[in-house]
Amino acid sequence: MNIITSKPWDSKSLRPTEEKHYLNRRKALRQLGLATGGLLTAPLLGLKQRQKQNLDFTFVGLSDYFPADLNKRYTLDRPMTSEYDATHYNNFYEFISREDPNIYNVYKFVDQFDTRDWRFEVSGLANRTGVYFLEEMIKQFGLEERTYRHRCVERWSMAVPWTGFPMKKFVDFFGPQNGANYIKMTSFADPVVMPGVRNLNHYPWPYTEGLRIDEARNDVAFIATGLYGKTLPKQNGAPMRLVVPWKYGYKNTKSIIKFEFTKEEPTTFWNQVAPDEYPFISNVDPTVPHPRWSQEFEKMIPDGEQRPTLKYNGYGEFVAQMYNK
Ligand SMILES: Nc1nc2c(c(=O)[nH]1)N[C@H]1C(S)=C(S)[C@@H](COP(=O)(O)O)O[C@H]1N2
Ligand SMILES: [Mo]
Repeated sequence: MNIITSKPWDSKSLRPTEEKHYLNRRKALRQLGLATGGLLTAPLLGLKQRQKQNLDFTFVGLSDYFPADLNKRYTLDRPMTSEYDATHYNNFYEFISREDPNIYNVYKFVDQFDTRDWRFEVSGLANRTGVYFLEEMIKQFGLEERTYRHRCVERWSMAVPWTGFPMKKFVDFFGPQNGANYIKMTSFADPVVMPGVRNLNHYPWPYTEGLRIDEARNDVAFIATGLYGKTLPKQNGAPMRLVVPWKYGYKNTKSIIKFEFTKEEPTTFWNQVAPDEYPFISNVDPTVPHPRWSQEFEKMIPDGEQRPTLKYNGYGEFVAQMYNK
């Protein structure tokens, strides 16, 4: 069942603060089997308390689940990027502001984005659909830390410690049905709190991306809820974002509000903007140049130290078999 109608800014209706969205909240809770007779007449202010009483887990806030143990299977071949650099040099078009339109200064404009009590919708060809709380997922799957390389299509690279859970656990929990070949992800998009969504009218908001189901179930695919042992900063895609380090950065959908299991390959934000430059698959590959630049080298943040680009960004041992059929 589709709870949320797909209007351009539908993601707003999943946020808890506005009274006009009360109806959707109530439906969301009912979908979770939480609504009671009393809830139907509950004043908005009492709702949060009621959620707490009725859920089979207690909301404690995401920070209580940190820090998590390091998964030692994923090692780095280079020094870790500093926490300052990884949280002050970000690509997040939703927050580009006229005040300082440098894409990499978006950290200055994220304050009004409220990521508390995050919930997201799951729809399409899956055994479970509806609206779920992120905290429920964390409770269910637990958290682990992984150090991964991170490679933007524009050639800069980093190495950072994410905290989160394997996407495989997430996909298997929702249970793709026969005929589900892809998973589409949609980012939060609210012109009121996101200056880029408000001002960059020529872009096809909301931001969308996707993976094949086998890619989403690969061991390396990760849903991050944290960075440097703490909850994710807003500019890094709080409170939940995709991390697929064998692909270019733009596949790593931030602030995800919707997951949809589909039969057909979903359209993506950057592919709509420039189809020749941003194909769906987008695996890191030194031999496939971007139409406007070579991909043979990458430049490490912050010094610009150059390194040869590695095929699959160095994750071939885990992912190559998916593409060598
Ligand atoms: N919703 C959304 N997700 C996004 C982007 C964006 O503009 N909007 N930028 C992408 C790009 S191009 C990159 S390189 C990474 C950057 O992630 P970071 O800022 O955490 O390093 O986020 C990706 N995810
Ligand atoms: Mo990027």
